[in-house]
Amino acid sequence: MASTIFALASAPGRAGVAVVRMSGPDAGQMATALAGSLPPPRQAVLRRLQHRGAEIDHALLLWFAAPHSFTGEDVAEFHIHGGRAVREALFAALAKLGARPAEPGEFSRRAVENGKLDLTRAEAIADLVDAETPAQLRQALRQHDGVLADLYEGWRAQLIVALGRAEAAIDFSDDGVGDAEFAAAHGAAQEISQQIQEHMDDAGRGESLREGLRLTILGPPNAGKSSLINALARRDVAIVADTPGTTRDVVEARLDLGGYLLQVADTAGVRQTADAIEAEGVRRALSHAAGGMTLLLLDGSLPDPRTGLPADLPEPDLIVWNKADLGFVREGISISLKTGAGLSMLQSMLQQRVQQKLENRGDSPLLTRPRHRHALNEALAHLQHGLKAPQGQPELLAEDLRLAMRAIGRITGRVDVEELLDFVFRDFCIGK
Ligand SMILES: Nc1nc2c(ncn2[C@@H]2O[C@H](COP(=O)(O)OP(=O)(O)OP(=O)(O)O)[C@@H](O)[C@H]2O)c(=O)[nH]1
Ligand SMILES: [Mg+2]
Repeated sequence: MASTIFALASAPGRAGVAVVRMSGPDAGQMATALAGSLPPPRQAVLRRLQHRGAEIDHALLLWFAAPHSFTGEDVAEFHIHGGRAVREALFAALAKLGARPAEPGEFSRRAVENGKLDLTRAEAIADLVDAETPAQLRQALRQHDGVLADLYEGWRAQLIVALGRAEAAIDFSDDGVGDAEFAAAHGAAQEISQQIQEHMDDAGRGESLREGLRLTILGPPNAGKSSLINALARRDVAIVADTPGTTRDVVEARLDLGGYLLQVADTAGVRQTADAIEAEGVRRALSHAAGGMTLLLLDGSLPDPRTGLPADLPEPDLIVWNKADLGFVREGISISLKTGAGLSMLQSMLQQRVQQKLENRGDSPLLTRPRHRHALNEALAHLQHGLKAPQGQPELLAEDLRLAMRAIGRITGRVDVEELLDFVFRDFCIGK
């Protein structure tokens, strides 16, 4: 039997109100022990909480009877005053009554186990909590609405049907029906694998949107890289000094650029150096630049702005000339971080690039997690293998369809053999 768990659902620290959530078979009895009685489900009531004669708080109590709760179990929610002493007193009382602190994600896990949420919706809850920008919020909300669950469940349902037809082709291999069923199963497998392929062919947009796109500022020492990250972040993130080689560590700032999250990194100036610490900084700069966009910042006032840069420096997504106030003419974007000239143009250009990279161009939902990509890859490999099955061997196609179906089922967490048996059995009876 499941234990009864509790946790602070609101942020830690001092606050006007804190929410403590409790879930499990003993939630009702424990809430009654503290509050005297339970309110009707989903109605907030003000109660005096006490334990063994000691007052805890005046709190709002909400009661959700199983299965109509977030976790599908009995759930009680206490809206208490958000001070440390109140919180600790309630936690101590709950622990004495036999509840235990929840593990990270345990409420959502129970919700999945009790069929209240599929895995993609559970992941959407984590994304909603982490969302920093409007675009992340939109994506997480759509996922929470079930757009990904519907897409993947839809494919799985189609695979179940195709599998049923492949099974029929095995059973009726002696007559013409078998050939027709094989052709139908084969056609469906082809269609689904094409849809999966298109869904995966998204240049990682959904994943980058969720995690934030990376932009690494690279360039020789003193080009103004730290000045640039400070200007973009509108705060003093990195030290600016006229000593070349000031920055050694990778310094990051998170920006909301037109609703998209951009993680900008300032790095050590790239040059040959005998200083071991600076050399380590250069190594980190180059390794951080791999994977993500890069902006090469150069001092346009120098006769040879690229001095010291390695010849094999990866092609940057954007080249920007700094120190325009010192007077020079260069092709491309010129800015002055001293006067601010050109900065807003650079920002809108960055925003455009980010939007291009992350914007969803169609109506279909974007793939949001490597976990999903991995499972889809596996499904696709099985389908492509199955498509090579010769007409006379429907059992080969059937086996691959089954494996593809399982791989997709893992995304939403619904891998149900029962369902398949139901389908196959039902199909057996039709017309026979
Ligand atoms: N005249 C002028 N000076 C600038 C401009 N931008 C930055 N500087 C100066 O250039 C020097 C170096 O700036 P930083 O931002 O520290 O340069 P960096 O690329 O981070 O340098 P490292 O960390 O050493 O690699 C500082 O003295 C800045 O004040 C600019 O647009 N015009
Ligand atoms: Mg610097």
